[in-house]
Amino acid sequence: MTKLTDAQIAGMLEARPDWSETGGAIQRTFDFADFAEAMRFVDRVAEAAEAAQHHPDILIRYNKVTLTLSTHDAGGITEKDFALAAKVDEMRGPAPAAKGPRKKKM
Ligand code: H2B
Repeated sequence: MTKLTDAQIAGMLEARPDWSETGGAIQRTFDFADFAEAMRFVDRVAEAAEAAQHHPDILIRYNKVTLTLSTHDAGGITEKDFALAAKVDEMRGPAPAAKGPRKKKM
C-alpha cells in the first residue's frame, strides 16, 4: 500500500470533514455522554480494527475518544486509514452539532 500524496489526502478529507491530518496521520475526536458510552464505542472500533487488521491509536479521556490512524508499513497515510475512518464514521454518525449548554469540561 503506497502513501497518499498531500493532494490526495486533502481530497479525501473533504469526504471526512470531522477528521484532520496531524503529522502523517489522520485523527478525529468523538464525544459521548459518559465514559461507559465511550468504552462501548471503543469496543466496536476494536472489532472493526481486527476485521480490517488495521488498528488505530486510541486515546480515551473520560467521555472523549480520539482515534489516530496511519499506516506504519507505508510511513504515512494510505487508503487503509480512510477506509477504517469511513467505517468508524458509519458506526458513530456525523459529529453532533453544538447545541445547548456544554457539559463541564474535565
Ligand atoms: N495498523 C495500523 N494503524 N497501521 C499499520 O501499518 C498496521 C496496523 N499494520 N495493524 C498491520 C497491523 C500489520 O502489522 C499486520 C501484519 O497486518
